[in-house]
Amino acid sequence: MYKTIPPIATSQELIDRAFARARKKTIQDPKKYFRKKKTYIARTESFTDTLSSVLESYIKQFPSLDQLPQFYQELIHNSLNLDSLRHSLGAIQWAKDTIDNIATSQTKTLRRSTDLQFIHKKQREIHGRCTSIIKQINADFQVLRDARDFIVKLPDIQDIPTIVIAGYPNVGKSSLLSCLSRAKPHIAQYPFTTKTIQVGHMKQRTDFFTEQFQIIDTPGLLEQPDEERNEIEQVAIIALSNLADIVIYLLDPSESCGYTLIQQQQLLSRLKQQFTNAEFIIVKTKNDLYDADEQELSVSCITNDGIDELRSLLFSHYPRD
Ligand SMILES: Nc1nc2c(ncn2[C@@H]2O[C@H](COP(=O)(O)OP(=O)(O)OP(=O)(O)O)[C@@H](O)[C@H]2O)c(=O)[nH]1
Ligand SMILES: [Mg+2]
Repeated sequence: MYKTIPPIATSQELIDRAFARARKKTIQDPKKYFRKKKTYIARTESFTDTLSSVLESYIKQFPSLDQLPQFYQELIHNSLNLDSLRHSLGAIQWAKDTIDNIATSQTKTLRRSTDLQFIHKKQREIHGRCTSIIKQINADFQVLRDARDFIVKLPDIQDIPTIVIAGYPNVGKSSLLSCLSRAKPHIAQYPFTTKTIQVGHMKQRTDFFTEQFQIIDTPGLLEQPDEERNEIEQVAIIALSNLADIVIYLLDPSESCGYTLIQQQQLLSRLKQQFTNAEFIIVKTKNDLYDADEQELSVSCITNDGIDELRSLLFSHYPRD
């Protein structure tokens, strides 16, 4: 997802790159004076051009956040400080414009002069001014780098029928994703193992088509209003509100997750009221740990009991026209 944003350099890396490129420039001329003058000018232009074009590529290739799908916008908004990102993009634009102005006005001065010593002095002055501008925006590069690292790791979400697995922490949501799909999410014995969205797929071939669900595993949710939810819980809310056609609400009747069945059912009522557009399918899990009622749908991700039945039930809800 948006993996084309270029890696963002530090100020020092960018300055080194611009000097290294400039040093490679040599203009040939039979006359020593012209050779020197033209080389000074070419190197100065190469130096400012490198800085300017790199800054421009950062600004242009950064995705315009308000054009991203709503789901990504909300995820980004949840984790990044957008005001500071906008401010840093503005600072980088300012640096580019200032370097462009220096380049235009100062190279004219270099061309007009016939004094090689003056040209050399001017060149060093231009290097000094541009270097100090680039150093001034080092913190802005860091803001962009953090944002880029977050954006390139965003999950690839497709526009296909989607099941979101939700429930209390530690009830076995990631285990269920790994039972239903080939995804290999991190599974562990403690709550809040899952901190971001994890995606898997589930396919069924019919006579004419392949029906495919996207299955989304989410971080655990506690029974509380959205205003009190932390950044990790908000990720689950964002997935439920933007992606879910079907919600598998996972209950752990064994309570080995560390939360009571009553707490889990209270959260279910809250989510059903909040996400009225999605269809809720309630699944009891960890049936290897308690005596499950034969009549009810229950599964175990340890023994795989009930998984095929759950898969069939889900496909019976596949949206078909
Ligand atoms: N006995 C038994 N243990 C299970 C089953 N499913 C999951 N577990 C265990 O429950 C613990 C939590 O499993 P996860 O899949 O990480 O739970 P989660 O809901 O994704 O947890 P968070 O990401 O922290 O919200 C792990 O120790 C799993 O091995 C099951 O069907 N039976
Ligand atoms: Mg998990």
